[in-house]
Amino acid sequence: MNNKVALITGVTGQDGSYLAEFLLEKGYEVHGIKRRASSFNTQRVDHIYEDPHNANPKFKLHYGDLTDTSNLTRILQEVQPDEVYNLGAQSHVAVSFEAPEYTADVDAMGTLRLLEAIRFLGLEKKTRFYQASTSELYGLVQEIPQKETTPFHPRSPYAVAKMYAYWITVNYREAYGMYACNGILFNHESPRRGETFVTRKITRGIANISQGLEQCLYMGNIDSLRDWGHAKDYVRMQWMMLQQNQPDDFVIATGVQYSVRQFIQWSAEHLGVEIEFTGTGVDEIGTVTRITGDNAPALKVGDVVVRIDPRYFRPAEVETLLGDPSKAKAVLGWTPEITTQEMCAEMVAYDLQQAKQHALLKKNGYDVSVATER
Ligand code: NDP
Ligand code: GDR
Repeated sequence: MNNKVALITGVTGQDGSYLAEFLLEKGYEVHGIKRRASSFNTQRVDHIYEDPHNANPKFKLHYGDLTDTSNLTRILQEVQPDEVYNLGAQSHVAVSFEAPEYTADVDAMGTLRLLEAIRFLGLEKKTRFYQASTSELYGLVQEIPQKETTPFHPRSPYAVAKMYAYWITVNYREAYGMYACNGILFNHESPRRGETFVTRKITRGIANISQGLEQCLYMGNIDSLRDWGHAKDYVRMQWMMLQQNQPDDFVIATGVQYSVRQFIQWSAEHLGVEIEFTGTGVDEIGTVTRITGDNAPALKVGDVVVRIDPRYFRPAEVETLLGDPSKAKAVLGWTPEITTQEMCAEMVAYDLQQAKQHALLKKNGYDVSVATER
């Protein structure tokens, strides 16, 4: 019987939802912080939500925000967690160039607020702390592959804010003896990935195009190289990091990298569609060269389904990321179980099912609009 209590910030996000499921399966009582929004924002955790009218629900949500110190302090005091997972963030790199100050407030100061609230409440010896650090810290990479000792060179307001969060976590560990860890996670995806991150934009876009719901995928820098894992594998690791005798920081990655262009081609192949890229720079296009099977009724050979839109270029780009997870493998015995290709197939299958449902509704006269990035 596990009597542990966990608090997750960012529980309504991709990782938060998988982590909440994982901890509930382990018998934890799980508390999550959700933001007030003008419409429902709990879709990713609705399936594990328990009616609060039941006796002793194991999963509870609290309204809160990482910009609000008194709110965080009150929730921590009420919950008295054994483990805090700080996953909440303005997590979109491109958006951080448009909202740099807000990103710093949430991602950097929000981390400090949580750590300081733990200390202020005298919980620093009880509560273990996980910080969602990121491969974006490496930015302009100094070493290939990147490991725990590779120097940082952040390339966006998001990464700079996360760099503060990384070091304040180390500092509270060194200064106050807190059990506080950084997971330096490389990109991880899933069918629950936000629709504007590149993998999901691709799998969803290609699926929609195959059913005639969209015409073309407009992309930014498709030469970009990333080390993509599956979020389910990565949340297991977040928990493992808090179960050790000593707190430490770990790189979590697959150790393999692919280009965005390659991810587009895989996604199409899962639908029986081959795409060939021609041209260079902003004039590069992706054209359908072969179709097999019946998963793409709206497409024909010769259709141009990928174009470049400079709107998606970033003021400073992180061109290449490749992680070395040797330390996590050696110390924690962690290895990813799902390959990038398997993850891509799972995402395409999910988005195809969604697209087919929309197409069916549309065909039967229902007014269906499919949201895309504006
Ligand atoms: P998501 O964007 O899917 O989720 C972010 C979560 O943070 C959401 O629940 C969001 O709420 C919440 N949030 C945003 N702003 C605030 C705020 N002001 N106060 C409280 N909560 C807030 O991110 P992921 O699940 O993909 O990532 C989890 C964490 O890991 C993030 O910190 C991210 O930066 C980091 N990370 C992610 C990687 C990845 O590849 N996925 C890799 C490395 C690090 P709402 O649902 O209301 O928007
Ligand atoms: P990233 O993820 O910036 O690595 O941050 P994202 O999926 O947004 O971009 C990956 C790469 O793809 C290129 N790209 C595009 N990106 C988006 N979003 N949209 C496009 O149209 C597009 N075209 C090309 C990008 O330029 C980039 O090089 C993610 C987030 O989850 C962070 O929170 C996390 O810290 C890091 O991963 C690790």
